[in-house]
Amino acid sequence: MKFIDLRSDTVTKPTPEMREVMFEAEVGDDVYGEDPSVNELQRYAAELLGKEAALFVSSGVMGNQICLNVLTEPGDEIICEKDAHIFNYESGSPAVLSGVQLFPVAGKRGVITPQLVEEAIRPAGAYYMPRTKVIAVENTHNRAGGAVFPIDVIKDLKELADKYSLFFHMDGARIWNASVATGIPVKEYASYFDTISCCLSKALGAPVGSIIAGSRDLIKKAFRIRKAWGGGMRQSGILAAAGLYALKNNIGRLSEDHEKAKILAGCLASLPSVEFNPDDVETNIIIFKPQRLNVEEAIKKCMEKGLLISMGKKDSIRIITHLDASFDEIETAVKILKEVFS
Ligand code: TLP
Repeated sequence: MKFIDLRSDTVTKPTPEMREVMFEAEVGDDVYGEDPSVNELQRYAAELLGKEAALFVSSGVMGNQICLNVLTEPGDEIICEKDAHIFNYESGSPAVLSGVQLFPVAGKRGVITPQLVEEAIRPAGAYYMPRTKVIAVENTHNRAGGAVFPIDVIKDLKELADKYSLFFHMDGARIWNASVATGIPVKEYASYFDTISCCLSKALGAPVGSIIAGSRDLIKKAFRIRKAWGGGMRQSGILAAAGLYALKNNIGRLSEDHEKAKILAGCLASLPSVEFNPDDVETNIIIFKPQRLNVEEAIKKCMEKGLLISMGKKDSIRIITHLDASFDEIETAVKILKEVFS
């Protein structure tokens, strides 16, 4: 059976065009800084994000964790939203790799307000407490169903960060989706942050890799940490070429994935046995709660009919649209969802 795989936008495979540029990529030893394709990706990404420098890293987790490491010292604390990827899905690595802890704040649809964050900031001079050092936000927010973090709140949080001399980090794994959904350039989003981590391997269709960007000084530190953590990748230009292709060709088309998500949302909204608000679908992620079936049963029934979907938070299901699922396949997915959840 050929499956329609909507578990994540990470499941995409490089297209023939992408493979062609990978095949043709000029490479060198990137640990010496001599891989022309990696250097070009980093130059292009820094320009796109309006930052002094950028670094190609192996994954979104590595990107976030290197950023948090260069912004902190052991004993520091990072304020984030309670459903943040850095808090839930990065294997406890802030503690393991950087000796820092997270202060998760309960936001609404992934959004933490300056009021909530200010309450979480530790008082200056309280030597017996962790030191608040970073505010971190996620845009779009994965567990909140691809919700876009509002730019006005970002601006207010930046003011708060400045007031308390805190760093500001964005997990922008899917910043491209936020930008396409709002029309706000990624450069503008990035301008409020000291560091930003953005994925090439989800939504944009590259097989591997993320980009982190920031000041020249921070990225120089990040280069050292990437090496220390075993992320010096030698002739990684083969991968960087795919990433560069993805940045140049696959951002604009994300509106199609958002359209596909709206089609699925329309279907789910019409079904009696799911709890779901279609207005929550802003980009390519859909989260809903099955009511008649439990999550495992529902996932299994969909799989038996050829549709792969995944668990969101423990009582919910997550569906993600992406460039490898065509509109025709989305129509088939609609039929399957109707059969399973009617
Ligand atoms: N998210 C994955 C899973 O880990 C949940 C997915 O399928 O969505 N930040 C955000 C917001 C992410 O959604 C992810 C991946 C990452 C960081 C980490 O990226 P990778 O998997 O490349 O390390």
